[in-house]
Amino acid sequence: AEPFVIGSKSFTAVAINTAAKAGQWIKTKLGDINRIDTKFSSQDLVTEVDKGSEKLIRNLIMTHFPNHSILGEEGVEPGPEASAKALQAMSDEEYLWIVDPIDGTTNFVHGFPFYSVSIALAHKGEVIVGVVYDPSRDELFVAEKGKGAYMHGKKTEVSTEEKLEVSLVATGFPADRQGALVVNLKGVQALSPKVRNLRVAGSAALHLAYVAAGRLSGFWEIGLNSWDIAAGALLIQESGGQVTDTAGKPYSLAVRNILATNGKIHEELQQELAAAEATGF
Ligand code: 2AM
Ligand code: CA
Ligand code: CA
Ligand code: CA
Repeated sequence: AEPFVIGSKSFTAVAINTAAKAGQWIKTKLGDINRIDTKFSSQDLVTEVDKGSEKLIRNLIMTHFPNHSILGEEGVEPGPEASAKALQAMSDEEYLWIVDPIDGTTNFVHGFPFYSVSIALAHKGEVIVGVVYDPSRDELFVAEKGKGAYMHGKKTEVSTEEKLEVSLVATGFPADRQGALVVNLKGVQALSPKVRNLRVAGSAALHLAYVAAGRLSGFWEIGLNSWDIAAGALLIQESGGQVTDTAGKPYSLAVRNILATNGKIHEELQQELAAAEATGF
């Protein structure tokens, strides 16, 4: 009756093992990339390491759970419409693994050590396991629905800041230079004088893990995909934080504009972002 276990195989153990294996393999490829291709735009990069990591992940998951479905970034046509459609087509599956084989490909390509492997498992559309692995620091973040979130056996907890002025907040610069980036830059302009400081380190999944671990007070970004967010969202919820979209709607797999905080600054951050979006430059 436990949704976490089939026979003796724990979903979480497979998620952890898979993320760690993929992450360790990725790290061996750092600085050894033969080819960088672009996808939806000139800033939207993909390498053979992204594809290799996804293949490795798919193989490991399928070995353990051949009846489960897998949604991975590199298995989907580029662009926001195709990725939304792919999620929609799969979100009712009983067990759906949602995989980002490298989150932070631009960092990986440049050797900037802030990228991650993100693996989530959803049961009928609800995330029940989330794992984010950072190979550069060998840090593994794990969450199980209703059972808490951990980093190397230690429970993670969101930070305690109650006001933006003492908060460290992260965001991203979306690859969609026309739509999402413009909206996000309004938020950056509005927020930067109000927070302690802003960070833009280039891996949404790892930023979310940092909110869960209390290293960031909050994170928002416009125009993300399910595989950027699913694992990190559960990490934050299980660490006592709050995850919605930037309009304040509760998190679901379909959310693209993510707002994730320690809970205490959520409303203030959401209001500032809403006000910023309503203004022109
Ligand atoms: P990626 O490295 O897996 O592509 C950085 O702002 C975040 O945006 C990263 O999590 C990055 O994930 C994601 N990202 C990069 N290009 C994107 C695109 N074209 N559309 C949506 N998200 C993108
Ligand atoms: Ca990508
Ligand atoms: Ca990503
Ligand atoms: Ca990716």
